[in-house]
Amino acid sequence: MTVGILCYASVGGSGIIATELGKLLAARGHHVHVFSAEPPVRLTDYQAGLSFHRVETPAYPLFREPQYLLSLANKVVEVASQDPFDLLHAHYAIPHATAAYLARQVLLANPATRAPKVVTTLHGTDITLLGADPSYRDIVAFSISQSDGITTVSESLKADTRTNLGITAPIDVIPNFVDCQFYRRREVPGLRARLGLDGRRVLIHVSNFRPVKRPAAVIDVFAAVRRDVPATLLMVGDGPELAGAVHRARELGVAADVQFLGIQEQVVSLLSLADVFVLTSTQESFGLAALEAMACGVPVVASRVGGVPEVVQDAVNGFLHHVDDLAGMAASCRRILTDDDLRARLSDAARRTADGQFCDGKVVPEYERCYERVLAGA
Ligand code: GMT
Repeated sequence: MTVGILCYASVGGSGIIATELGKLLAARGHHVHVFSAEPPVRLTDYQAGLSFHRVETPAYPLFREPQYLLSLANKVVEVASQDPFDLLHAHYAIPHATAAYLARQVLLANPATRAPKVVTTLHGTDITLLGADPSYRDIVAFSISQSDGITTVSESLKADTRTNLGITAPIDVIPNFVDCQFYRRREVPGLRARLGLDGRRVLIHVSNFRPVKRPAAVIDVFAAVRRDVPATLLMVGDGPELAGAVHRARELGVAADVQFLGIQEQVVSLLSLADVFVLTSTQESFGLAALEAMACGVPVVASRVGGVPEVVQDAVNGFLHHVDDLAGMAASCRRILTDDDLRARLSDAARRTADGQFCDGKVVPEYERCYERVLAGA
């Protein structure tokens, strides 16, 4: 199949899944074109069958803002004239579902070109935060319902899509995935010592530090743990809440034991040092960062929100708590860090969960089957 993938390139789960899917589809013999404003973070090496198209948004004095939606749809139409698409796959509804719809309408109107089918994958905040906002709602709901196939990354997000946007069309739940060969525990010799972690337990948090992730709450959890356990917290990522998290660490007197490592493209070496992954989000349709940690054998302590319980099973591969129960999260971290048997049991279960349900080899064929159904008009 010739597939066009429309996605955000910035650090974020939807862009990561879109890019990894593109690479794996190309490896399975499909022709894949990835469209984004900049090269996606995980698209680094040349790969046969995979090309990247940068969406330029030329400035003009009359425009107060870049015209990304128009440029993206136009770019898709332009590329389609060279390599006609069987299918466009929009990741994150705003505005990718709309751009895919628009591009398809343009191609449909031209008898010399083939009109592609459209699949939209909903990732989370496109539905739970932005999609329901009256500023976007009607167009987002329309664009999604015009797609030939709709997928969500969890059952929870499917329910939110029905409730928030009133979408009644069939929705397939296709969970997020990891490359299980790549995401596995493998400690880089000497790294633990270089980070000053010898003899210490290690907590880790990885995110884009947006308000929904509540990184300052991760610091609160850590400060409570740190009172009893010699431990270090690795904070990986960057975003608008970083300054608040740094401030909170100073305020609680734990700054010396928190390392803010900024954006790291490869987190396996860091996850491989960790004993527990902390996720205090107020909303999380899936929690890809938690899954990446679990694949590296790191148990997760998280808020019981959205699709997180579909990934993290309480007392099996981590612990779940009410979003406001930071003391409970700290108590669970303390248990994991101080009970070697429990930690080993949860760690094995975390890896088994990733292996059993969320490996690329299992999930990517689900997308292929979805494409085939859509192309067959089923
Ligand atoms: O978490 C974010 O704010 C980024 C966002 C994205 O689209 O990049 O993440 C959402 O999609 C990820 C991939 O499907 C999910 O793993 C995240 O849970 C989801 N984030 C939220 O629902 C807050």
